[in-house]
Amino acid sequence: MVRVEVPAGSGHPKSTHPGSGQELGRTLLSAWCDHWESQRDRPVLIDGADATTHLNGGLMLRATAEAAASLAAHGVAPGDRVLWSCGASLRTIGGLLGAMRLGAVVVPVSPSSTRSELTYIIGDARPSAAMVERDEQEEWISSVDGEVTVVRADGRGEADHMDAGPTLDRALPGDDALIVYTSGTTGKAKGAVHTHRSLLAGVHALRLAWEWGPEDRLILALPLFHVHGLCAGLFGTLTAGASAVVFTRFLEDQVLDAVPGSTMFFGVPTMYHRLAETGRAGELSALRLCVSGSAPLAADLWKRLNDDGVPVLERYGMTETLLTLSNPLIGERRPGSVGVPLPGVEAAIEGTDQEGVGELVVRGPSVCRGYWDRPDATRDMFADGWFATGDLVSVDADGYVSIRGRTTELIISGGHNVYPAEVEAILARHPSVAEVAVVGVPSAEWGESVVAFVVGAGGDPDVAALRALAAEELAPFKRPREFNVRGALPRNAMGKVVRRALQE
Ligand code: MLC
Ligand code: AMP
Repeated sequence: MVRVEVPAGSGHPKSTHPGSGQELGRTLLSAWCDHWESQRDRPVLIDGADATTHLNGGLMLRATAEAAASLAAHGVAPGDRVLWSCGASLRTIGGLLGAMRLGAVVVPVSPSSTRSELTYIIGDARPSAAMVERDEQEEWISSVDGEVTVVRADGRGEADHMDAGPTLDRALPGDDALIVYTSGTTGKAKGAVHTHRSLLAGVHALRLAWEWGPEDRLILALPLFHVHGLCAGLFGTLTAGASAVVFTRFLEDQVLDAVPGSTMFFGVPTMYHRLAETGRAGELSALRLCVSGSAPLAADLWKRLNDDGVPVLERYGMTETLLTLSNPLIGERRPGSVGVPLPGVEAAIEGTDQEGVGELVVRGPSVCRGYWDRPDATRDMFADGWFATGDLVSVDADGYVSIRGRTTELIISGGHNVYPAEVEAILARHPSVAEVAVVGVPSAEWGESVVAFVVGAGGDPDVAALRALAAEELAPFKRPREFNVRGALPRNAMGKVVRRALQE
């Protein structure tokens, strides 16, 4: 297939390739620990709800070492998977980082995962321990697999009983560090496996492109079970030797109140929409950098914020690749475009049509090593080291890339991916349903909202029962907001449901 290269990122610093020079001798963990050692008294993570509470470098070293010791006392060994199903807080982050310092492989999942979602991931990832916050999750996990040790979310509590803590920070660059689950068209989630090396490469590219340094303070109100909040937000902060104000939930007034003293904010478009609605968005102009990603930032929202003095920088990424394209820090930030390749990233377009639109493929050191336990899927998706993103893009003459569509059905609501096939498979199980199609309909706030079209089996479908089924089986962001009853679904000559007709 013809592959058209996207020109290497003009506008980003070119000289330093991620993984080159000084960085080669460092691992992700040594970068973090060196910063904490040299900043023992300086705040690293600040509690967004109570700014007087923080972890300085000394406390980061201690909290993470204690969490690692606790996990080791529970029998967790390097290479073991540790499920982490928590909201973002100083406590829970200590547990997550402690697991990484022990050499365990962290599997982050939404704290609002349902029983069946957790059951699937436990069966696939086979963790030896789980860190949770909700009592019901503890019960579910124990009933699904009694071998999984469930520990407190901060991972602490056992260290006092130990004579000596475990050996820390021994993970090598090629060792697995993180498995992040991401759904596919089949609706079965696959775990993208990132190594310490791919995570370091991912954050190093952002440090260079966005000139992220120790003086920066990030307002971090993203969930930490996606790569946006975890790998860009948290790991970026720690690797740059910077600091972050951490919020468990995104509340627009709290985020705006954290602007004084901060320098950066990362958000999904739904967050920017809500910030703009407060009438206070202009306060963000005191930050040196506001970044949007994970879903398309509407050009009119970009303009509204820009008119308020907030020139949002849009970038693009994926669970499998981390962040790969970005508008430049210095130079034109083009509305409707996700920018140019980040340092170290190669991007190309395959199978272009007469308008120059084709599938984006990317290659580089931040791309994950493959899917957990899925050699076939890994082979399909990573041909010659090029990862097929499934996003249809075009490129301007000066190298700026724009997302034009998807090769597969995908709804992005509030920055969360929702795969129609997963939702359809669950609703179709109900006896009152003959056929079902799930589509995304445009929403100014959410980007897209999940809507179901249902054909009854021998009578009307039982919508109340379908809502209850969705609530039982699907995390909140995947549940249909509306159910529309139809006599039949629109189909094309091939018998395929015409989703566009339903969206109109
Ligand atoms: C969800 N809700 C909706 C809805 N979607 N209601 C109407 N229409 C919709 N489309 C409901 C939920 O079911 C829930 O209901 C309530 O709203 C809260 O859901 P939520 O999604 O948690 O929303 P909220 O708490 O309001 O927070 C909004 C948000 C959040 C934007 C802060 O969705 C969020 O943090 N999104 C970020 C996702 C993210 O990090 N993506 C990165 C992916 S990584 P109820 O009844 O339960 O209250 C990636 C790679 C990359 O993509 O490039 O970054
Ligand atoms: P995920 O699989 O959750 O990592 O989501 C990755 C997907 O989010 C990409 O394949 C894109 O479809 C989408 N995405 C990420 N950033 C952007 C962006 N800036 N604009 C449009 N879509 C985006």
